[in-house]
Amino acid sequence: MMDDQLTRAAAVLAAARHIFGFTGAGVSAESGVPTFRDAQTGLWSKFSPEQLASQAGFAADPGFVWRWYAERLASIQTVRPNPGHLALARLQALTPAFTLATQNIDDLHERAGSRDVAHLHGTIARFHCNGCGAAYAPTAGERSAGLPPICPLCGDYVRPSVVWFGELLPEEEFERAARAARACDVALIVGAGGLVYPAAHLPVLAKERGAAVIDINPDQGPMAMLADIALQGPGGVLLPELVRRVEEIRAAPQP
Ligand code: BJW
Ligand code: ZN
Repeated sequence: MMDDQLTRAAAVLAAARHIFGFTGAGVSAESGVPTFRDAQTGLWSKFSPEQLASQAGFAADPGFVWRWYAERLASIQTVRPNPGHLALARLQALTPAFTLATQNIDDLHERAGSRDVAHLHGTIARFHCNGCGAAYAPTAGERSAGLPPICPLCGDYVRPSVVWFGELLPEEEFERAARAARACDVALIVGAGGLVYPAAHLPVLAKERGAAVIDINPDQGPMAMLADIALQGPGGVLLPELVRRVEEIRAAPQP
């Protein structure tokens, strides 16, 4: 059954002219980066999003939020891309047009070799002033301090350049992703919970424009419901096998 689904998905991907790749926390789970909502290990099972990923949370306890991000950044810097990230980079190289949009704030897609990744929710390794928006590069000492650094331009706190609840997504990256979602013939979703908007609307845009939607996720969530082909399992296992089959089809002599 799974084998049939993989064969179908590989045929669809091998014939694609433009693939829109859309990833969430699940694609980095097998690298050891915790997801947000997975019951046992999800970040929000320990802390509420309002507490940590919002202006209200930062205002209430800037030091706590700063230290939480510093710990997560340090941990992301020690992990490595998994076979799922590597397979997506291979697929990009095989496909005439491939746009990858991720909700993830890590750089594992880039480290796996993916190019021009649209980071819809920002990047944990960049920082800017929460008041005036000026970019800021904290020293190692500032990163491990108990409180965020102070912006030399306006005196407000520096924060990581990630998108908190209630904040707008980076316009250029979101528009690039939305254009690709509208233009693609196949949308490939990996490890996305499908609950956080407006990112979760992008695969819907692709579907509405007639694209075939393939979802890879161990759970049957909202993205699996949207999908034409739902491959139930971990990205680090299914993606390498899927891309191997795409490579096989591509390498076969065309009739
Ligand atoms: C595997 C796997 C394996 C596991 N292989 N898979 C009501 C309706 C609609 C919208 C709203 C609403 N109320 C409020 C809103 C807006 C709000 C929102 O969507 N809220 C919902 C929770 C309801 N959105 C926003 O506020 C956004 N901005 C916005 O809308 O601006 C306009 C506006 C302005 C002013 C006022 C109001 C509106 C901003 C959203 C920013 C999200 N930011 C975060 C934090 C980033 C920084 C940080 O990391 O700290 O982004 S939240 C968090 O969730 C993070 C993620 O990118 C995001 C999505 O999570 P993701 O990636 O889907 O992860 P999970 O954990 O949910 O799912 C993991 C999946 O992987 C699961 O399905 C697993 O099964 C699977 N998996 N192992 C493959 N091995
Ligand atoms: Zn400032």
